[in-house]
Amino acid sequence: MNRIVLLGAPVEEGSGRRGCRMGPDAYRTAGLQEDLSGLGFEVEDLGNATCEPAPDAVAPNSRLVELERVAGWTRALHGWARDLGQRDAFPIYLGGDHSLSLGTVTGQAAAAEALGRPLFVLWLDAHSDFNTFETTETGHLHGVPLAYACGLPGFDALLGRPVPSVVDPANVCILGLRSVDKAERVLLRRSGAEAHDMRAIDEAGIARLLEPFLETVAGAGGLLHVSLDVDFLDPGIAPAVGTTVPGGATFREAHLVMEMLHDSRLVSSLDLVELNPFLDDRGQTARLMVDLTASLFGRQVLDRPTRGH
Ligand code: EXY
Ligand code: MN
Ligand code: MN
Ligand code: MN
Repeated sequence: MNRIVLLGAPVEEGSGRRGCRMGPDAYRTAGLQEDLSGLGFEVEDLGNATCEPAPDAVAPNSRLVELERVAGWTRALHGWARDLGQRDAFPIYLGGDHSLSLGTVTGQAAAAEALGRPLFVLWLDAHSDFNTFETTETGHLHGVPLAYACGLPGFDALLGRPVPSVVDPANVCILGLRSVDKAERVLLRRSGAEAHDMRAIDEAGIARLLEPFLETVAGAGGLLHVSLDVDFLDPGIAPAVGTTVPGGATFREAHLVMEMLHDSRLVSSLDLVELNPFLDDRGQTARLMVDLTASLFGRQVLDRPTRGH
């Protein structure tokens, strides 16, 4: 696939703080389109999606406004992803906080269904984002997307309609965990999703954890959606995120994941989430995320035979 489409998703209502709405333009300023074009891809920037709040939404208080806005973003981004996922182009969703994945992951799942292929998800994050409305301790909806994308009950109430296509949790692999809430941990274990914390990465090495998952995706003829949260990375190299947790992935661990994903030829869509440019000096974090995306699209130091699965 030689075409890439960029779609901004300036969502910040899920994070409980302001700033992620500036994420899409920070990637543009950091040269994402130019870097990917420089690798020989045809890159189209579709601009930003807009939120579609329910027509009859009358939110009596700010908390409900936030919920309504996240539901409106989900409706919009689900529609975009369901459409883009069936085109002959690779969509990159420029966040925006991680609640945007409620729309992108379910939309990509709907597209995969239409193509008759299973969707797999690689979730690169310090957090499992596996809370529900019942278990969340903060009420911030960037802490729930993976639970609801995996079909846990309750999200239809917010959306006001059945949750569109979901992902089988057995097709999910989470890497980079350093902060999982108590009740969330129970839901995560029950779901059967594969989850590796930083200790597992320290002990086994990130390649040894990623490789078997990629073989499973390939064996199933699956499509792979990658959701990269800035806080997967160590805060020392990626400070522009509102939910930093010490002890994250190193520069090389993160690039190795992207290089292995490139070689696998399995990735079909990407979220870049939680960048908050307000928390960084001089765009260091945005630049790193752009560099990691370039590694996903094949920028490497030496030629090597592709290991397509
Ligand atoms: N588990 C905490 C919560 O539910 O609020 C923290 C979630 C952070 C979510 C960021 C996007 O990864
Ligand atoms: Mn939060
Ligand atoms: Mn996240
Ligand atoms: Mn996170």
